Amino acid sequence: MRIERVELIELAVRLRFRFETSFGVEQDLRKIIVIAHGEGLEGYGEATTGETPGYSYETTDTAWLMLEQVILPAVVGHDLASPAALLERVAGVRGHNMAVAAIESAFWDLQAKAAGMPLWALLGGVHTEIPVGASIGIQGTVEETVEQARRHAAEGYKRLKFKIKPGWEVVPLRAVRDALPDMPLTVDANSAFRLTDARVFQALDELDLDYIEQPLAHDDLVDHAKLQAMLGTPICLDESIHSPQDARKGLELDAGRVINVKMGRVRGHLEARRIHDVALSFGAPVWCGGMLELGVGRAHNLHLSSLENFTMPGDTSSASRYWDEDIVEPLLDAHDGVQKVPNGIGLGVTLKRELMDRLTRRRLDFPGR
Ligand code: OSB
Ligand code: MG
Repeated sequence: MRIERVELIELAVRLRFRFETSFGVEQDLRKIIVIAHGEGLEGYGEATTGETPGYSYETTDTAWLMLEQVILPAVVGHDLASPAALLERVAGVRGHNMAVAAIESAFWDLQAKAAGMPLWALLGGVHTEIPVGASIGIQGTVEETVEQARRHAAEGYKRLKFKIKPGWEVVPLRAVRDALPDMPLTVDANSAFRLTDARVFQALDELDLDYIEQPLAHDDLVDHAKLQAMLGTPICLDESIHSPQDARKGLELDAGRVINVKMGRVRGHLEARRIHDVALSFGAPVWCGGMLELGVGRAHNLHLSSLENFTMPGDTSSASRYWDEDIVEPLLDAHDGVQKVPNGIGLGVTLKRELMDRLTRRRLDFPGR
């Protein structure tokens, strides 16, 4: 199949809440939507970049630049037998996985549509109902944190993840644990600590957390292994895992025992599935992380979560938690902490083009006319 042309669309959107993590605050975001055209069909992808290079060096601006100048010229207009063939054409692009994943995932949608199958079935998924949790940003006070915890628990979310940073960890989490003794709870440090902070994690170790996500530096599997050896709570790796080889190294070193798989961070569905397979071979569970996606990225996350070894609740909470209006139909909301994988052909969602037009900040047709 040939991708004949691509529309790149940058949308300006505003989160319904201020989302604070150890690397900064996010609320006004720009998101890139990719529409790949081929054989009279349209495939949809979304770049999972943020505004600043805090979580990853990639940003919405770097993804636009790479797609326009490097990635689309390499893939558009060529016969691509499979997503593997698409990746082969950009094998010379070091990194920029979120930019590559935006078109790789759109190509999967195209292929599923050409095959007349839902994407989850083409990926080889087995789950059609996805248990999800909520990721809760750093709040101003312990009281607000407990209030958020109670509210999301009451909405039915299957686990609550709290962002932490140095100085904001044990006290708020102990308060949440006291308020919700039986709720599955986790924390995510987004790489903000060092091994010399081990005492913080030994204190968190007493709170019966399901895992501690990415406590240490993004590129330091060795120190993660040292920390894991001190803890009963599993470490979950997020920023450290960019490839199946990273997953193999992380699990082999016992730098973590759970992997947060994000399609964008790892270059798309094909590599995400390979990481899922590596983790399965180690007996390590995975779950699908989130990047504050709009409906296109959210739908891709649900299809990915259909794979067998996605056995822990993911971050794909209700679209209406994040956005006043989402750009796809149907609305991807959880009910009692469960999201249904869209079951139409391909991604199984349609774009609200009029709403998108109102939100558009820049667009590009590739190739240009
Ligand atoms: O580390 O998982 C993360 C959001 C942006 C960047 C990194 C992360 C997150 C989240 C939010 O935790 C997940 C979501 O609700 O989409
Ligand atoms: Mg994370």
